[in-house]
Amino acid sequence: MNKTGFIFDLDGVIVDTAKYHYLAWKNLANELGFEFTHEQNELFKGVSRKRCLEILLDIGGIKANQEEFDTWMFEKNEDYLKYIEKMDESEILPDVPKVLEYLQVGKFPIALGSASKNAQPILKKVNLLSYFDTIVDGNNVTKAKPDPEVFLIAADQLGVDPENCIVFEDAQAGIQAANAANMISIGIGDAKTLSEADYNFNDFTEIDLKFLEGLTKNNI
Ligand code: B16
Ligand code: MG
Repeated sequence: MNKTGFIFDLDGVIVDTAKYHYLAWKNLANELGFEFTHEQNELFKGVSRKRCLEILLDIGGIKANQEEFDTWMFEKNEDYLKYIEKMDESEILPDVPKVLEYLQVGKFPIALGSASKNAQPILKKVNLLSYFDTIVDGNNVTKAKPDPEVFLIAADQLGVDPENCIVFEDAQAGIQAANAANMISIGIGDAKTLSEADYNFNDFTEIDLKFLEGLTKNNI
């Protein structure tokens, strides 16, 4: 095996669903009697739903029994799904289709590697599902990023060696997961936050197709 595989995170890389996660967590916080800010929402990026609720309850100083915890996770997700329901192609982040198209035409294997359990319906909503050879998400993993599990499963399903995989990520934990998987990590977003990435770009408009070609030429 010596081909190059590409693995995309979802939230913050393909679409900005963080704003909908924020609204749904804020609604829950308000219902529980406290505020939740945009700054605090930064802590939630790339983090599993369960871990997000643990952090939220810490912020609010609230102790929950198992039944309450499960109810609030469910409520938050139901609320989040109402925002997702209204999504369409206009919410795809700039130049993502250009890169996906280039990779698909070049017959490079493409995977999604996301913490979200809603990845499949979101990709369907924005009409990008057909680009992905495999989808590995929160439903398929036992360990959250920064554990490399999600990306290693993706590489395995693509039939590509981990060291020949290139990961696009917007969260620090995601970059750490890619590095731990021995993959090439590309940080999308704030270079300071993502300083552990092998390469950094603010968004896909900054990624020249020649740059991708350069990364793949030894592995095709
Ligand atoms: P869900 P990613 C992550 O997506 C989000 O960044 C994170 O904020 C969210 O809690 C997590 O998915 C779980 O999402 O509640 O839909 O299962 O960045 O890994 O694509
Ligand atoms: Mg993300």
